[in-house]
Amino acid sequence: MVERLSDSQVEQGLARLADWQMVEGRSAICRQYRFENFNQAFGFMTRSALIAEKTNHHPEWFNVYNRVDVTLSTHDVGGLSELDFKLAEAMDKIAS
Ligand code: H2B
Repeated sequence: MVERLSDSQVEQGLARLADWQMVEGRSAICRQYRFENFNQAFGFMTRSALIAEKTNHHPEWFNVYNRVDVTLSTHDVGGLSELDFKLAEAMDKIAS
């Protein structure tokens, strides 16, 4: 069973993710990715989707052309869990 992280655990998690921040008014983290074109953005989304399915943990995201805005939160616990930080790290690796 996945557990909701404490505020200090969230702080520690965010300290390791340079480009992510808290969503205002919500227990969720977000990052905006920018790519060269739609092909690269969609490739990133496709690879991320495969990981999301494998781990059964899914992003909230919004894509326009080369831009992908991602929000991560664990709906089952009503906040952030280690699954969000693992997925954020995996998405950063895919994008890099
Ligand atoms: N994704 C995210 N981000 N949070 C969840 O709590 C979650 C999920 N729960 N993907 C999973 C699916 C759950 O709803 C299903 C039933 O396993």
